[in-house]
Amino acid sequence: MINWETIKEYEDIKFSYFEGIAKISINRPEKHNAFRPQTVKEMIDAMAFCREEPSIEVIILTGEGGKAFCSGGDQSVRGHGGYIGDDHIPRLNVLDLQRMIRSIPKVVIASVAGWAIGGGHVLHVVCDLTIAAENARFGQTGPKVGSFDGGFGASYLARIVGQKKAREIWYLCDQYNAQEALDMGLVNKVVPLEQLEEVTVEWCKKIQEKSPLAVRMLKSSFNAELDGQAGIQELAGNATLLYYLSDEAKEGFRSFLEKRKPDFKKFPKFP
Ligand code: S0N
Repeated sequence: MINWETIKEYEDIKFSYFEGIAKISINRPEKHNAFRPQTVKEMIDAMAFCREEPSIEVIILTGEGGKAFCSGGDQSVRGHGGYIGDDHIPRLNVLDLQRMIRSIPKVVIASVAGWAIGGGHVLHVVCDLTIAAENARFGQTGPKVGSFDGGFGASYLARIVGQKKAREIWYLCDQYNAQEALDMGLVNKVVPLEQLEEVTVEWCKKIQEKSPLAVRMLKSSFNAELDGQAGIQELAGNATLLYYLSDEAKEGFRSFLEKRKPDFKKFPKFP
């Protein structure tokens, strides 16, 4: 039994902490954890907290209730141009959340029990890793309900499962069980439902033992290949971070402050 401690109270999500692990859990089980703009806003807030908080090393994304990870956008609040919240403005703010999951320099693990459907399926796709319970079911519904995700939901999915399979998933809107998802490389591991949280935490612990900078560099390296200029910016930002830690970089700004010429000659040149 893992003793999760609440980090912050929200309306639509649970946000909790255990030994360096943050858990963001969609808490709308009566709707199979479909998200409305408020849900996504809260997830974005929690992700931003995870980014800034040094004690948080790994993040788990999941859903409450054991029957659904997330069933995508809440169709009951879908309006003209997006999903409508209390401010009456149509939004597709889940796209912002997708980018945050990809760019946060910490590993995000999707822990999937039950349905991961539509925009909920894309959420697990953009996570670094996915651990599925045996009851997990995966699929896209866009062309059935009048929507599509032509961003990560199409292109990154195709990188994971291949072009033919990704097109099948979107064009047919079929559902795939956990074993089928494992066979197509869509998830990393399948476990019995009652072991899902325990195994997810075990994977977090294994990652937490590794060099955080190495993991950070790897995440941005994997992203750079697909994410174009934004991906290269992330990787380059991490390279700059590492360079800032060096005596060579420090010589640059110190010489400026000391009003002298920088002496870069003393630093090693590598082949
Ligand atoms: C998941 C399904 C297959 C489960 O079927 P099951 O087990 O028969 O349960 P149900 O009785 O259908 O559901 C139980 C209760 O939950 C409600 N519910 C389920 N899903 C949703 C939902 N997405 N929105 C609102 N309510 C939902 C049911 O209504 C039911 O409640 P009661 O008992 O009160 O009737 C099945 O539930 C299913 O197919 N669900 C819908 C899946 C779906 O189509 N999701 C939306 C897909 N689209 C997106 O997610 C778009 C995401 C997005 O924002 C986006 C992002 C980027 C670019 C574009 C878009 C875009 O908008 O397209």
